[in-house]
Amino acid sequence: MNDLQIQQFLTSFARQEQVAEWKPFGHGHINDTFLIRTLGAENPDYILQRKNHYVFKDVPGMLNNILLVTDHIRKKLVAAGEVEPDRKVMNYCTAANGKSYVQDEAGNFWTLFLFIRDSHGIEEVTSADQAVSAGKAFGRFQEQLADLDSTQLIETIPNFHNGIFRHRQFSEAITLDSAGRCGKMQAEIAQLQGRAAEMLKLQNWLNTGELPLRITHNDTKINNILYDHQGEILCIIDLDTVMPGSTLFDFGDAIRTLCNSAPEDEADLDKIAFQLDYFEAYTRGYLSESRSFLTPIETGNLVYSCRYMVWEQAMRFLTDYLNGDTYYKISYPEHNHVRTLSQLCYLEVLEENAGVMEKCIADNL
Ligand code: ADP
Ligand code: GN1
Ligand code: MG
Repeated sequence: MNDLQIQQFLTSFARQEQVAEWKPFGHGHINDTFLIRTLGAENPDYILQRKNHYVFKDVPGMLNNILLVTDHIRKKLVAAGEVEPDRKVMNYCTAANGKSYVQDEAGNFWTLFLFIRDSHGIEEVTSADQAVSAGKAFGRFQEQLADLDSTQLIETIPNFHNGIFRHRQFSEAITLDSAGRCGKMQAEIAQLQGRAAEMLKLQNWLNTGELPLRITHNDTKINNILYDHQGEILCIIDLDTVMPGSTLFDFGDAIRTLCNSAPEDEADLDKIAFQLDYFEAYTRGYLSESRSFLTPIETGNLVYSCRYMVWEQAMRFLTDYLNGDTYYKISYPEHNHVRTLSQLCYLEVLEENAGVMEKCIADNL
């Protein structure tokens, strides 16, 4: 990527601004993200993102989801008198060709959206207040989308959080053993297999219709919320995985990162602990926005969903390790192995804390 190419991207999106500077941005494992600062204090800055079309097989369909969702939220914000809707919901730019993306000669899909000024994401929660706001933000996001027809959205990654499907992929990776790593991973494989029967329940409830299918975010890591300088929530970002799903995916995935005292790839397992105060705070914020629409099977399985999402994530990391690291970006050769061990350790910590977590949910319902 060079200066000229970046300027040309702005032009392809019918933007008149001149590039002042640009740099790679964010810590995602899937897409490539660049921040573009433009000349002129009054002009907007942008984020240019190359969507990973090996992971998202239908990028135009994914962008259609994002536009449906952002338009729906924007209309609600405007109707409620919000004075700065562009700071409260993501704003994708339309390209000069009328589409929401441009394609380069290599077939890559590039998108451009407004950079929300004076905003920042956080990699870890450092106060209970932040955890309450994060809970409110994801609860409100689900509530804002509760009346959008989910049949209009595609599955941007089919079976993304389908435990039965993920477990089958895992079993296939074990059978194939394409990287020859299975032999030394027997203990980790057994830990995941031992929990499979309990974990496959979630998808079975979705299949029978007992558990409602709604529109959910599906990647509720704490770094997918933007805060302003006062620490107030601005908006939810990283909408690539917004699609039909269960509220349990979003609750569990948020707790996966937010209540872990260490990062998801922490190598020193002694550093991994459950932060009950953040769990209480997140739950309080989340239920304040969502208790009006959640059904008993959803509220009754919030604690289970935390174990489910960590089990699923550990299995996805291990599947990728067994396949020879073809999905997640890695920073060093054993990264997916370390991620697996780290998630398995956190899963045990969650199991030890199940009782206090259930009490906390009951107290906040
Ligand atoms: P990924 O996680 O796939 O790398 P994201 O879409 O989450 O990509 O973006 C990466 C980072 O860029 C985010 O963590 C956030 O800090 C920042 N970011 C994303 N969208 C915006 C936006 N609209 N305004 C300001 N910053 C943003
Ligand atoms: C990926 O790249 P990022 O941070 O947005 C992954 C999530 C995982 C996460 C683990 C599309 O998210 O499902 O939970 O890594 N996204 C996709 O850090 O697979
Ligand atoms: Mg992200």
